[in-house]
Amino acid sequence: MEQENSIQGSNNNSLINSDESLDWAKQAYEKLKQQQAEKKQADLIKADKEQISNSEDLPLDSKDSETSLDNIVPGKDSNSKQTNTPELIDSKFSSDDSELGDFDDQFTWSAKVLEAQGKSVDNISIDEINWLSRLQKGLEKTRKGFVTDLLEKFGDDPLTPETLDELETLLLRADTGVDATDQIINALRMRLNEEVLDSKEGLRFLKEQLCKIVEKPIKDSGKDSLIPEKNILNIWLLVGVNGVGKTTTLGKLAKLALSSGFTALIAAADTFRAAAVEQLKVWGNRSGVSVVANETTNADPAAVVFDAIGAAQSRNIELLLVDTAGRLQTKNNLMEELTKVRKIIDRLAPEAKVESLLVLDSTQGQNGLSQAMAFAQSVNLTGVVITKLDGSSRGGVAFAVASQANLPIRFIGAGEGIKDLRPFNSFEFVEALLANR
Ligand SMILES: Nc1nc2c(ncn2[C@@H]2O[C@H](COP(=O)(O)OP(=O)(O)O)[C@@H](O)[C@H]2O)c(=O)[nH]1
Ligand SMILES: [Mg+2]
Repeated sequence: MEQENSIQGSNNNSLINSDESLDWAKQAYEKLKQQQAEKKQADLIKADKEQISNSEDLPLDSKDSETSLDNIVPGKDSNSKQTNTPELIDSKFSSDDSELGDFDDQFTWSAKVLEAQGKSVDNISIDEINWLSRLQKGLEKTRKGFVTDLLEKFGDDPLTPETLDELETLLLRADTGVDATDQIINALRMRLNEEVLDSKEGLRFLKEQLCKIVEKPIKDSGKDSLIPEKNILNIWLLVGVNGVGKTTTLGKLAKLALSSGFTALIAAADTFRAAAVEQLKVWGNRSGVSVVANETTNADPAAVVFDAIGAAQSRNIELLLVDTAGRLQTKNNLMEELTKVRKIIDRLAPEAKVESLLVLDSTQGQNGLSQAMAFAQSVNLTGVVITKLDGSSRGGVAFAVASQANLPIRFIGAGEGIKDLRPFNSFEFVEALLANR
């Protein structure tokens, strides 16, 4: 993505009220309404057809011995793509069946964010709009303590060194972290030394700096977004302490993968809690992805992964999602367990594209960040998923993750629903965080 361009494109916050932007939003709304009607029609026809040919749904072959393979037949046709599939991430990671809401401020704001990224009216989806609305609403708490205050401070006056001091406090309070905060404040200070900055330009520049911080690890990784490679085994390990949202994220990822046309399988390698496997099966059911599990209590997680890789290889699975246990990182054996899992993967599937994703609960803010370091050692972390951005007042932690751990944020979650997870998009995140409506 042309980040510079998109930042430039976002230049003017008042765009949302401009006639041009409103026109764009109106057109987009009409298109989406039409798209929705067409899809409903197509679904009706499909449902009719399915009723006729429903006698033989084909389950995956299940000849595995030690593992139970819950053959959950996908409830939805994974190929049911939207009429218009937006480019890049979204065409590969889009989900279906969404309802278009009202044509209101929220819609126009979301449309504006899409427009600012250079998307065409013909190339957006209801999902994107709805997600942006959810994200923007979800970040309200962070925005309240942080941005709303900040925007008031900016007012219509030019920025002063005092404004910067206050901005610094606000950034730190939103858990942006010392490094990221320093970087932003220093950049602003340098600009201020060169010229007078009015609040509008100050805000634009701040957005640019924030984007830059979260973009850096993404650029360093060489991958704009995390998408499984086609026709090869990708293994994504989800790690993190208890309760951060690993299992939930995995369920949502399974759904995203399937609706984007990938074949997927889930490995229930959290064998520590008895309920964990059950919870995962529920998610498997919701997403329509099979779960490889071992019913024996305290089964060896590495053995589950061993079985799952075997199953994935024999079925030409493209994405194997591995759920892991999450006792505190002070418990050494968890780290050993993860190291062992990692070794099994490297031995059994040396060609697989492996990602170790740390799941971080944004409500915990920076406290969660020290975990990153502990996990990084045992599994060679490659990215982060930030969850619970709905209801967190510490959304600024995204910047701390990027600047302190230098890890790319790959997905963000803002809700408990299956669709409340999307690939991370720095431009959208920053716009949602600093939205002033
Ligand atoms: N509000 C909200 N709750 C979430 C989100 N992700 C997960 N949760 C909830 O957090 C709790 C713990 O999630 P779980 O996936 O079991 O965490 P795990 O222990 O890391 O596997 C559950 O009640 C989830 O519904 C999110 O993005 N937003
Ligand atoms: Mg779990």
